[in-house]
Amino acid sequence: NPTIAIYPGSFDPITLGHLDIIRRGNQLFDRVIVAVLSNPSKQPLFTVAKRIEQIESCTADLSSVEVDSFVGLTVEYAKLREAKVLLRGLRVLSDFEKELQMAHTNETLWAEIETVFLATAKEYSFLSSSVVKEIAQFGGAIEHLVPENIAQDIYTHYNNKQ
Ligand code: COD
Repeated sequence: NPTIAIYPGSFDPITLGHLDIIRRGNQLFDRVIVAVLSNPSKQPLFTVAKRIEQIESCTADLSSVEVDSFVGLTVEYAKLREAKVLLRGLRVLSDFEKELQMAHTNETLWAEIETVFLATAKEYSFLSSSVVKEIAQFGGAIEHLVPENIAQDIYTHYNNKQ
């Protein structure tokens, strides 16, 4: 049986740190489904459709990677997709507490799910979507933090707002 992994997240926007996890997950699993959470209670920078398009554009060379969105519980989506692995990235110690809590919660919801953590690449350990947004908002450089076309999308977003 093929091992299918779900990589769930907000990806608002996708960063080079996320992309590194996707690429490494792609080496480990038969299929990686990048699943964008559609969360009605959050005000995102980009719509879910736009985020899917962005992730697809930077994973086009990875044939076993698929991009989708979901609503509700991650484990329910995993069941639906017959995926028994949740892929998550760990950056710093503070991530660990939140991530372990999430993994344990998910396990109570579906005992068969296994969360697999990949340590972040050293050069991206400080990187988050929020950091990218904050820098871009104040006109700083983000080309070293996100794929080039995503940087353009972000600059366009903030320029349109000024
Ligand atoms: N390097 C490596 N990994 C990184 C980096 C980086 N620089 N930046 C982020 N990551 C990792 C994160 O640690 C995370 O594992 C993943 O990439 C996605 O990150 P985000 O920030 O885009 O997404 P999150 O963490 O906000 O996603 C949270 C979920 C959507 C998975 C969560 O809220 C969820 O499962 N919601 C659905 C409701 C549910 O099922 N709840 C029960 C579980 S608690």
